[in-house]
Amino acid sequence: MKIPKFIAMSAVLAMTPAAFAHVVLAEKSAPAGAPYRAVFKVGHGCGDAATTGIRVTLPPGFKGAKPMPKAGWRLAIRQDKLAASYVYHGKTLTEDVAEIAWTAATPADALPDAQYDEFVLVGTLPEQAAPIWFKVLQRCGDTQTDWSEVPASGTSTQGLKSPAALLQVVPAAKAEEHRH
Ligand SMILES: [Cu+2]
Repeated sequence: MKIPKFIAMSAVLAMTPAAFAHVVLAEKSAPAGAPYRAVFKVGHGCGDAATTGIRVTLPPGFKGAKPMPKAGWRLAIRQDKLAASYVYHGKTLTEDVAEIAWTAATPADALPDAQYDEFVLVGTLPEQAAPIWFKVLQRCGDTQTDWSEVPASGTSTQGLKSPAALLQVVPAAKAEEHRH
């Protein structure tokens, strides 16, 4: 006997309110100006379609981003001109990585809705302690989910259907000011 589709659907809907998956960061707060390892957790596909691509737009002030390669996924890195140049590792930079994308090399490499994976990049956080948002475009073949919604004010993502991934950049702890 088949379970009517609407029952299966309402079971899924009942699970969604409690931040059930989405694309979120594993580490939700980190000190300003410090290196940060951004782990994007991908808990489901677009509806039930398998994930074929993840593209992360880096927030302003996130410096020197580098992706971690993944077997079966092609990497693309897009640089962009900076609104304001900055000195990084002794060099004045006028452009920096603005976008990082992973694309499944073949359909067999795609991430099925029933499986979980993580996409990782590293970089240096802004000097300013403030919430920052990473916009993530999740592609699933012909469909996609654009995790790019940001609240008009504050950091509550309640009521947003596809919020961007939030990171709270907190003041660097006194103890960390002298780390080498
Ligand atoms: Cu979700």
